Amino acid sequence: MGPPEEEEEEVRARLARCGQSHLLRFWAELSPAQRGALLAAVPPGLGEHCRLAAAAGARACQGGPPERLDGRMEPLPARVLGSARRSGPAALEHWEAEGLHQISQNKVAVLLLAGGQGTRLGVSYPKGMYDVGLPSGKSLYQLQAERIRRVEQLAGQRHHCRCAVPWYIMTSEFTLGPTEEFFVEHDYFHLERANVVMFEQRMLPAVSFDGKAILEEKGKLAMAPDGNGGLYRALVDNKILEDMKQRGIQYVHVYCVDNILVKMADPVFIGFCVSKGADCGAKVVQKAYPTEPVGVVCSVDGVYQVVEYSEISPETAQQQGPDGALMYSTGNICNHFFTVEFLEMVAHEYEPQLRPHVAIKKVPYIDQEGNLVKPLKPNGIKLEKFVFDVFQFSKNFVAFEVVREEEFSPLKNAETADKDTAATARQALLAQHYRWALKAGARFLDEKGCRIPEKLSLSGAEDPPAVCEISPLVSYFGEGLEPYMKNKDFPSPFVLDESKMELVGNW
Ligand code: UD2
Repeated sequence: MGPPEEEEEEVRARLARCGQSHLLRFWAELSPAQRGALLAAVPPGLGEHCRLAAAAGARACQGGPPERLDGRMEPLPARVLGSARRSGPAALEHWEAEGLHQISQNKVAVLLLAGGQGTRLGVSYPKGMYDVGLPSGKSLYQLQAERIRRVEQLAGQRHHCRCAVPWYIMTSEFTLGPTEEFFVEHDYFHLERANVVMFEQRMLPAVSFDGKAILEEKGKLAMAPDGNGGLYRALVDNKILEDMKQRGIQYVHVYCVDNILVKMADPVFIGFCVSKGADCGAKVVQKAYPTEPVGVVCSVDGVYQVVEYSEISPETAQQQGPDGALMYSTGNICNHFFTVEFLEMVAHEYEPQLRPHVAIKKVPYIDQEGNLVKPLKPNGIKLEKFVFDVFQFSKNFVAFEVVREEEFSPLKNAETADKDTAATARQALLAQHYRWALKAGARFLDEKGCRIPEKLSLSGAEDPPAVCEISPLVSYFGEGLEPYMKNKDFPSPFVLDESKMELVGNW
């Protein structure tokens, strides 16, 4: 069935008014179903969107960041910056206890941003399904699911109750189908199905430099997800905040899909933010080098915000303080804390104020003769909102600095790159697990049965001398390993999973 004639006429006129009639160039060749789909895909406000995108694209192409923030940036003041690195065990235990308490009360949820296209990694399926080559073969999704199960267990054990950390997963048109299938295939990684809620963010048309929406097929607009800041509209579109309130959720840990070390519902981070009475918080790591592709959490004109790596000038990124350290060293790792109250306020009141960011991309298109062209140079503008752009609305913002080796190793690039690849992610996880095993008193033997010399100060960027993978179902942050590992010899490679732990009585 094609679209009713009146509707068609109305859309035709609307497209003509906003200079987008070219979208109907191949109308005569389309089937009724294709016509219907094309018309349905034309969003309200297309003309305005195209004008905005073209203007932003032109500014971006003239060089430099869209808006020079350099002179207005200030590093975060010490009073809003907590640190796992610089805090003593008593403070860390206090925050952890607070976080576990909130989790045990069923007040904490995690929310995964998984609508991105993973272009840099170059795979056609969602990044969370990626297997980085661990001995266990676990995907990023599986590691995350198991960390949720373990943290629920830790909170439950401490407070003698059963509790749940619901997992909200924001997907896009590209990632929803395959993500759902993957979860079904893996039986939701043994999480309760009702506690995994997938929802979809909106898509926006890609626009050419002369302000025209792009056709990627004769009857199909080139669309891209509206950025991870599309979260706030998606929360409303899909009634997610209502769902959270119904479950009694008060705190949400929002994170991005590709950090293999991500601590789901991290009790220390949650506890820190709750103890400070924060409505909004960000985890940061010290930047590894000035051009590292992470945003900088800072203040601009006295308002907290992230200046994204694509929008900071090289001079500012390299600026050093009197001690020689980077002045803007608080690297955003896309791990955020929000109260549900704050999310509600943002989603219902402030979202329209979020400024879109511009990305210039190569967008395959159909030329005037109807041939598909894969451009060699960027030809399209995509507008995206960023998840952290809501920090400006916070009444009590905090940042929490964590140790990179323990918490941040993102999978961004294909193997040919030298940073942020599957190899570096695998290395970071195995180095962490090796450190945990040594701390618990384990010793490792090579294939000839000879003791492998220990390497005590192991960074995340080198291969551990022995391979030991520890299931998140066994240990969340290195806890509980001694009964099984102390003064024992293990072969390398070794995978410690729950089946082995069941042999230990007091586990
Ligand atoms: C993100 C941060 C950057 C830094 C870095 C650390 C943003 C805007 N930037 O940069 O400051 O913290 O991560 O690794 O947060 N996504 C969606 N929908 C979209 C686009 C992206 O859900 O429309 C998700 C995506 O699936 C991923 C996350 O958002 O989980 C971050 O997206 P990215 O990998 O494109 O962000 P990146 O590395 O440029």
